[in-house]
Amino acid sequence: MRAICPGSFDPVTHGHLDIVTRSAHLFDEVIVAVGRNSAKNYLFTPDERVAMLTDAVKDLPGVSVMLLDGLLVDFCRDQGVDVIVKGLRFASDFDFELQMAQMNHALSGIETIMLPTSAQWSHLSSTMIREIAKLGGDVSQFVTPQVAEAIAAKSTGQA
Ligand code: COD
Repeated sequence: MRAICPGSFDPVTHGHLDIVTRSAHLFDEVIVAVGRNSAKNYLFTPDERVAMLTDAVKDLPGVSVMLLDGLLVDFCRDQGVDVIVKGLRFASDFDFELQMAQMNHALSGIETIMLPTSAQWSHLSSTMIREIAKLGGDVSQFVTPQVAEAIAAKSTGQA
């Protein structure tokens, strides 16, 4: 089966990568899709987010990274995706993800599977990573070295 892990990934964290890795154990193929949530303003461009993810998943067999432009359900139909995989941290994630899962099912019939976050990463969010980095904190335990470098460069205005 072919699964998709869609998200903003602004930037990708070890929490996201944990969900992608576990999905790769469950499915034959996994597409990590870098999409747009119209409620969010992004620090990294879509191309930057794709580049960081491509580096982060390079050693995971069966996992590819693509840009998602437009509706997720249209992308799933075009790419022959069987199932959407999302990660859940807390109740507010569930409320948001449940509504999206029901809407995506109503639009196309596609099913969504939700994986509980690993306890180790349950406190992680891209928003917090951006905030900590902006205020000069060390985020290296939460992201890959390449992401840590990219976010440091953004925070000091070099990129
Ligand atoms: N542990 C486990 N899971 C985590 C963690 C963590 N520490 N952090 C995040 N996650 C999960 C999130 O719960 C989510 O499932 C996934 O990882 C991605 O998270 P984000 O925050 O990077 O991405 P979102 O939620 O902003 O992504 C939203 C989409 C881009 C997927 C969505 O807006 C979308 O599908 N857009 C395309 C347009 C569309 O079809 N819109 C209609 C949707 S009904």
